[in-house]
Amino acid sequence: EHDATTAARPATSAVPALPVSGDAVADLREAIRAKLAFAIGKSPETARERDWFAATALALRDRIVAACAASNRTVPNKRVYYLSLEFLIGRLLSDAMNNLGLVETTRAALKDLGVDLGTVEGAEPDAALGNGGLGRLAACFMESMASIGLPAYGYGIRYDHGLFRQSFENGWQREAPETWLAEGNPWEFARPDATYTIGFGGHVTMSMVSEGVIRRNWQPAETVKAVAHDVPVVGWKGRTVNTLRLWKAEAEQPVDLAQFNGGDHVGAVANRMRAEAISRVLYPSDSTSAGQELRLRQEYFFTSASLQDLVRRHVAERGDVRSLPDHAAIQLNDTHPAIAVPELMRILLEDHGLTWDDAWHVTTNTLNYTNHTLLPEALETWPVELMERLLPRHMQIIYLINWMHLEEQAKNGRSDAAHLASVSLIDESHGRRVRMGHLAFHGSRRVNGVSALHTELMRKTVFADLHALDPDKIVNKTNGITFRRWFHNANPGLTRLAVEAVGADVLDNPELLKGLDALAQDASFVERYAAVRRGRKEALAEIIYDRAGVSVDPSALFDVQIKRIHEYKRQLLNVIETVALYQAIKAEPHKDWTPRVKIFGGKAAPSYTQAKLIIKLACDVARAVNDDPEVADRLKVVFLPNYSVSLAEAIIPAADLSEQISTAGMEASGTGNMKFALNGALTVGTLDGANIEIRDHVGAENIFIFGLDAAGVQARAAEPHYARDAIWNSPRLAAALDMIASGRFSPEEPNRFRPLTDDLRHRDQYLLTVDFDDYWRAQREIDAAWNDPAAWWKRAIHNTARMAWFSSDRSMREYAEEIWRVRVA
Ligand code: B1H
Repeated sequence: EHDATTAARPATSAVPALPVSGDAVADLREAIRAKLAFAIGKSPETARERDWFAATALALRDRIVAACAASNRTVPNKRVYYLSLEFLIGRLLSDAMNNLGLVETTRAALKDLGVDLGTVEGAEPDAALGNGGLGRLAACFMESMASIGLPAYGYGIRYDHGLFRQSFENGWQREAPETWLAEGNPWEFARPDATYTIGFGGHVTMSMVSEGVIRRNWQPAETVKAVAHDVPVVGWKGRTVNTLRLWKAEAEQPVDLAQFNGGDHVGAVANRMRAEAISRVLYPSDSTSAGQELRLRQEYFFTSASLQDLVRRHVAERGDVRSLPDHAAIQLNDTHPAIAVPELMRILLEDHGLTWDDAWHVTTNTLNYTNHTLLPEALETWPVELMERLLPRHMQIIYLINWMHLEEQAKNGRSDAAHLASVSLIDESHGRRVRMGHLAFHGSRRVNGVSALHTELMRKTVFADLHALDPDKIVNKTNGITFRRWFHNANPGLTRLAVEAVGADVLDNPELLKGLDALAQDASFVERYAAVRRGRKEALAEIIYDRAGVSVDPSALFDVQIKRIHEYKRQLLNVIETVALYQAIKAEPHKDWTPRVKIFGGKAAPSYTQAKLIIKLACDVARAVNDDPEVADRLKVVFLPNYSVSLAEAIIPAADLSEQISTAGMEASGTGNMKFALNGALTVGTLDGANIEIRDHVGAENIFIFGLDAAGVQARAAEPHYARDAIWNSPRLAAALDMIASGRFSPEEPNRFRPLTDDLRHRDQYLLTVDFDDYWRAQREIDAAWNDPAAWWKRAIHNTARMAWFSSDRSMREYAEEIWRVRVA
């Protein structure tokens, strides 16, 4: 059963009532009918929703392929290759229809067939090939590159099982495998002709090619096949169609016949299972390195296949591999594909016979690296022993790169041990481990952070010494979001309003949203803006009732925190503020409290005990608060299960308040923050990641900022007993913590939440206690602001009007110009 989230979407397109030609409708209707009959093998009478979805997707795919043939007629001068272990795509049907300008045509065609478009959209499973922001960013970038006409390939893994499905059992998170491919994927093309061999293990041979020249060759002990599966990515107005190429792992030998004939039927396929395990499951951790052998296999598998593919294409088109940097720019999405540095060197040295210097020149002028986090637990390092066993040739190459790198230091008079230890690609302090961040940094032409603050912190902290060696290497590229998905498709009502107000060109050029600023004073515009919002809140209220069994009043303030559950993101701060508010309401039940609905959504990594306990606390607090008649409708708390891209599309347009409350310096950027502000939610946030740039754009009077900034956090964290002092100085915080610790929310297990409260009292690594009082102050200021609707809507409209810069089209243009050096039309 898939989530019928889109059933709640308004049945209108953002594109202003374009005349839908009868011919176009009839053509598409017949195309869908034919797909249903001949590709799916169903009749309209026996077709299920899922069959109609597949038939519709296949009919639209034909149109995309036609546009694709047009955009591939000439070889582009330079292509971008985006290597990412994650692409959190979500559903593709509404994206495809909207970008082809076929929303209303499709709706009418299906209506002729007696089928509702919203229902068909709801039958598409989410492609959840990612964990959170990093994977969703890759998906937004793919869509934007196609929309601005940048020739690009995305490269990743075609996981059989994407991010796990989350359910709650008495408020505890339970994980189940997700099966998005169970009924096939109508968007993809299997390309068995694009298959590469990927090696693992074995040894390295040496041969003398001429006097004193030794050639090394890797002889892997084990090989696996990587088979391409292509998903077309169609850009805005069908202008460009790019390809997302996902690799599936297959065994060279599907079955060992000798073993089978000997009676060992399971053993006969063991090798196949081992090979296919590589593309079986997405690792479900966000912001922590898994550190397991299978993960390293995944990383090398998709990196090697992608590099072999793009080098082959380049040589076929241009003849000489040495010109690769002129015609290809490779972007490494975090360190997950960092093995590209020695792998590209290996390909150039072994397969193309380049000298070391030439190979190094090509490598370091083609690769670029994006860093997404400075959290120590997320920085990947691999034990040298594991690398030597799995990738012996790569380990040799890494040693050589490192040796030359450290020699260079000595030449420049920097041979002090502390400096060498800090810039070395090998960390010798925790056993010997390869630092993948250092490797990616050293092997790249440009390295970027994802917000102004994060880039500045890269220069000052983790990469400070490497940065000093090459001060122009680190650049900032603030993240963005695709407006087609997060505005046009997720919020067609608001988009239509914008089109009516400032003209249809706003769909092509979001800068025109600025025109809404002047309308923030216009009573009739404000009324229509609020009406759109009201509709979306009613729809979300229905989803909340269906999925969480809680009835909420759509006129209450919808206060939303949706994102992965992580201590640094401080969902716990939000829950504790909820408890303090509950206590305040109980203490003064007759005061006119501003009605609020606290909405949470997000998954915890299955092994992240503390995060799972935070979910349980939120659910237990929700139960107590929602059941308390004295609180009535003034406070409701909901945790929506199985947060996903399509659920986000339903929640964000209905949010009044966006919670972006990470400890300053810890959230590299955030991108949910941008989606909310664009759709008119006000932000309560810390001076962290892109929140700072959002404030700069929307204006300080249109955002609620609280808490310590990054420098303040650093200073306070160095003080002893900061948590004890903060709790001592805040009776409100102390009372909320006491209530949680007392077992008030878990009478059946009074000590259940002691791991959370004890941690706050004794450690509080994320300075939640320190920021609590200012967070409370900001929240009460928000209560007051909500009670002046005219002023509130004015602020909301200013948010929508001023967010154009956060379009991922802008991000992609900046990458194109300053990192990839490729011209965009
Ligand atoms: C982000 C990750 C991440 N940063 C390790 N780092 C992973 C790290 O599976 N792993 O091992 C998976 C993901 N994800 C996020 O990237 C940042 O936390 C956000 O602040 C940022 O907006 C997003 C996109 O840049």
